[in-house]
Amino acid sequence: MLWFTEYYSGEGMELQGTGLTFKVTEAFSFRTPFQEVLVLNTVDFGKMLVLDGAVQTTERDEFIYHEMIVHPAFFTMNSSPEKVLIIGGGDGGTVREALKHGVKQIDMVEIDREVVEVAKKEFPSIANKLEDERVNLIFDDGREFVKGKENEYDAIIVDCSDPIGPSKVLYEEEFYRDCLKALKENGVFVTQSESPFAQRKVHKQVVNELRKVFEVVRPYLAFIPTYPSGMWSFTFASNSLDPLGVNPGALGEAYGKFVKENGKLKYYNPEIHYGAFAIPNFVYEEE
Ligand code: AG3
Repeated sequence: MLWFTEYYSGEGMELQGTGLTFKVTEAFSFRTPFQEVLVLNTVDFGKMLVLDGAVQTTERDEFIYHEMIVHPAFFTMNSSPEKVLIIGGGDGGTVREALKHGVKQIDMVEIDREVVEVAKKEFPSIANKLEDERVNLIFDDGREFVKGKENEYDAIIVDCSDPIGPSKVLYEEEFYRDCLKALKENGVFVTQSESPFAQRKVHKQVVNELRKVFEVVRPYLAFIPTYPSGMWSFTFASNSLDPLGVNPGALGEAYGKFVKENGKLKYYNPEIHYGAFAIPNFVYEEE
């Protein structure tokens, strides 16, 4: 019998003696210039993508992460964003959700071409929109890509891995400053911001660094069963828009129209839109 365990350890992880184990029926792995890629077929979560030992996405719960990294921000905007930048996001789930809004162009900057290739082959339900003509796939370092960009994007979404290796620079103030420059005036920024339970310091660092750069910074939560502790966060930032300032009547109407055009979502709804921003006390307590 084959089992895979993600052991919680290493930089940024406050749990050091815990792991999460999955029963596996098939597995293969390979090394790219950037990381170790592992593809598993699990009994309970369907296919699973693991990078450097860390679970990134599973067929069964990916909808939570991908809906929540996109829709709270996009439903905060007064109109659909036209030009979107996604940094990371190699599995394609974030692109799939973003395209449900009237987006004209998505530049997706992923450092590892081989992750996109394996996603297209092994995870069609997640990656199937990467071939859409509105998507411009760029295989490059996202940190370098944003440097020097000005006033270009309506939304920037950072769909990255833990702050180890190539993703580390995506957790720093200087990067956030470059993102702010790259955004248009009413632009919005979202990043995944780790587990406030298992990686509380990293989570707080993201929020604090973003507060140095943006006027409005709103962390929010979603429950993701296959990530460390299950308690996961994202952080919204903007200089003008506030997800909690969205008029409930207007959101209800926009959401109704969206569902008519795209079909139902599985996680995000107007109640989640407001409720996700409620954060338990311990998260921001001093150590
Ligand atoms: N990116 C965030 C995954 C972080 C998980 N960390 C861990 N398992 N230690 C997910 C990418 C999905 N598009």
